[in-house]
Amino acid sequence: MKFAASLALAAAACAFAAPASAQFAKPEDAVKYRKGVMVVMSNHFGRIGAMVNGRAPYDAKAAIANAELVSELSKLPWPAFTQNTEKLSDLTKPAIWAEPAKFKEHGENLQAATVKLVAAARTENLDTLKTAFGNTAQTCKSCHDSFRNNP
Ligand code: ASC
Repeated sequence: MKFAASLALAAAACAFAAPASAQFAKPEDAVKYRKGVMVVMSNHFGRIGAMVNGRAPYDAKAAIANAELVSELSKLPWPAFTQNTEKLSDLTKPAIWAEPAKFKEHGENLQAATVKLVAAARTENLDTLKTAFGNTAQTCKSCHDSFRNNP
């Protein structure tokens, strides 16, 4: 009984302490996952960009839908930057793993910026959206400057 209880406790502890890598069968899968998220996020962010830059007609409902997608997607990439992927992508700088607190802060900045992007889209005011788009793009760039190699 005592053994069974401690086994159950150990299993529970494992479940909570499971490393992010447990979400991916192979390190390569984590790279594929985070790159896929970035591609889709960039696509939907770009659709807002086209509207605020006058390359596409402003469609308030589409802007809201795209902003909501960007905001949801911005939550996803971070657990896929597992330590065991450090050498797998030419795009990642070692700083991601050398300065994890700073990297985490950049990820959180993006998520905060995209919450504001959604709020701005919901005002249905193009100038408000333009400002929030610019702030979000700056957040992307600031993280890329520190943590991504430009291809
Ligand atoms: C995008 C995209 C990025 C960012 C960045 C913003 O749409 O693919 O990497 O915005 O260009 O500065």
